[in-house]
Amino acid sequence: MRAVSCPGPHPAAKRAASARAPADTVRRTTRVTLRGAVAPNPEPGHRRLPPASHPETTVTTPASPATCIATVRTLAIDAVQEANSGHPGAPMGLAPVGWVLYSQQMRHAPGDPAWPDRDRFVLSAGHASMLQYALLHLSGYDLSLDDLRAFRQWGSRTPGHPERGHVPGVEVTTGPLGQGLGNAVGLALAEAMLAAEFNRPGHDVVDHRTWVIASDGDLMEGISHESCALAGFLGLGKLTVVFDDNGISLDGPTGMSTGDDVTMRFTAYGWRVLEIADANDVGEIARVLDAARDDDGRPTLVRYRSHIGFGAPNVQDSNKAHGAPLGPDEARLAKAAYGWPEDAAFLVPDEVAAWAGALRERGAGLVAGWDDRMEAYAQAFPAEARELRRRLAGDLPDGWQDAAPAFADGDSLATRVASTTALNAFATSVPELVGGAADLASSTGTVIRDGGDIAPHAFAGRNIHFGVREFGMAAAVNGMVAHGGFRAYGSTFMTFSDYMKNAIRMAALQRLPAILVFTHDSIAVGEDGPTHQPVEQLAALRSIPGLVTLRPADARETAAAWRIAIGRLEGPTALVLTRQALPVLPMTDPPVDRGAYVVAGGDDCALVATGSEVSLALTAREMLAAEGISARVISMPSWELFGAQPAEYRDEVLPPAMTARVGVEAASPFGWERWTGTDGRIVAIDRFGESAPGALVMSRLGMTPEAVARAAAESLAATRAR
Ligand SMILES: Cc1ncc(C[n+]2csc(CCOP(=O)(O)OP(=O)(O)O)c2C)c(N)n1
Ligand SMILES: [Mg+2]
Repeated sequence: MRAVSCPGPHPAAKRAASARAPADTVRRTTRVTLRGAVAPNPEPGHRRLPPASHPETTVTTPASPATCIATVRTLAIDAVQEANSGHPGAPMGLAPVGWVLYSQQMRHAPGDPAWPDRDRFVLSAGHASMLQYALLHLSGYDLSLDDLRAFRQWGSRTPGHPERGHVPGVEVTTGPLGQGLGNAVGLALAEAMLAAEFNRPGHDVVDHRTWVIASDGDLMEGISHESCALAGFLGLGKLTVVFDDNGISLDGPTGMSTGDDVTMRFTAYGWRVLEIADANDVGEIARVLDAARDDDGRPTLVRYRSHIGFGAPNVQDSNKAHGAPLGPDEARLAKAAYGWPEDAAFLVPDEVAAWAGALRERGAGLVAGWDDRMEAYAQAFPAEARELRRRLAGDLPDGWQDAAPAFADGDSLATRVASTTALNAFATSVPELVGGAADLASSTGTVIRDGGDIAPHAFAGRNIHFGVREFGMAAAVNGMVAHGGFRAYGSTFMTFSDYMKNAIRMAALQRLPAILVFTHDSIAVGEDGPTHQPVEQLAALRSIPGLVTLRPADARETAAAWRIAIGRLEGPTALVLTRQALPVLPMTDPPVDRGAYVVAGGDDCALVATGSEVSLALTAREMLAAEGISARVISMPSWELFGAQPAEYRDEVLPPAMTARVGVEAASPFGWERWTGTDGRIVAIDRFGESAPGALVMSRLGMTPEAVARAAAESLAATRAR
């Protein structure tokens, strides 16, 4: 182990950048010796991993590390072969560090995978999923050899990329490169914040680490810059990223597209950078990871100089090992190189299988130790202990909803302003509510007053300054929510939701109850112009399965929307809020949870609107009344929630016979036909906005009561023509 200043690019990358050597030359020059240590242990007897400076994580079993590592490698080879699909190369290269992590370094409990104080592990390079599945199986998690045989098959517990909630021991779903890193920053931040809030001198009841394996692709992705810069700035010292520095990515050597000096890059972020020069030397791996565990207030990047496809003579160190089965011949050659029976498949030698029991036992001991610590904590700090247990269980405090704010009739305020009031009201009764903005907190109004700021090495607080890093923010929020103990939110302008899009999608895919606050929600933003005026973003958010999007029409709906967002534990919620003031509507307790409701009655036609356009529809209703047309106005803050109501309720609000309808929304008309039907009309925005005062942009682009009244008359005429 040594701290490195500038080890420079991986040899494979360097060669490719300079000489473009043919693949076979590259292979020949980089072939590594298969150490004697990789042969299976010939003699039974107890072997011990190299002593660690943390004896509680060292266990003894009959198998040598080399045998265990060969088992991981061959399981990955066999599962990918069996599925005829997958990524064998990375697991083959990473097996030694994976094994040292799971068997020695990580404090985890395979028999109790939800143990709150476990170390978190994120395989950011999710394509290497077979590495994690093999390790979970061998470590005694509830994942059988048959599960591994069913890799990537329909209904199996071993999907192509690790999925949270699907596989025990998988903390977050990974696969979109870079995002696992972003999640890990959130996991580590959550640990630091929870520790700052609950630990007391002599009582470290929150004390765990976050480990990541990230690949070249992870580090190339833009989000890695956002997330790692933030982690370095804050000083998340219990975060360790093992960088699979193999010089190869999907299309070939990384030198085709990347020449970053990774060491200088991470040093500049404020990280400590270490190196493991020999990826097969378990002693070196253990020593470097031991060093990484000594928290010096900086996150640690470990450059792990691995060889993709290690041991497969014709594909090692080439992108051929990345994403295709080795094929039977090459698989045999690799097994021969490991000293493994060439024709064996899914072989787990008995002495390797014995690790599962040993690791489960060790895990049970760790959990028992924590239980004892919690007991002592509860004796000394009973209220804190109760609160910590509640937070870790994910239960909201009794009566938290009573904190809802009230708004006065006749008031007029932007929903973003009402949101600040609601957030702060609920923040008093929901201490786990924490979050921040991507450098827009003063605009999005998401500061918790007197909540305290998260700052470098200072994690007692509720307001997180994510910086201008929208994607990194959303991924961190996902990580915090996945960690447990927090209801976390992130905020920015609605138009920049696109920057966060895949993280919102990942929150929905994992059913993580993240809260996204988007303000400046339409062309009514005004002078900032079309770059800042969202148009198509609402449709995009509504198209994400499992995301609930709420666009409240006034202050009271906004308070209800926050209540829904905080109370919704089964998936993410987006709040879409105005910059401009809106009148407070008459209904004091609007049924926002039903998705839509009648604001003002009428029998001839329906004006269905969301957000700021509800007030506009109410004005149109008066104009129509003057012409003898009775229009009902429906506020529809959430398509998803309304769509989920029983048919009777939906029909009561929007009667099927009432086919004269107008949808009104200052956004793309995309999808509105669902509510307006064949004879309906849609008053919406089908172009980009303009830089001018907001009210003028609204009227010039046709968002006026007159336009709505006209559309209603047209729709009525269409229905009568039938
Ligand atoms: C955001 C994103 N873009 C693209 C991909 C497709 N993809 C999967 S792995 C990979 C790159 C592989 O290189 P590396 O990360 O170095 O992994 P290795 O080949 O070394 O295992 C790509 C482009 C992805 N999974 N996520
Ligand atoms: Mg790579």
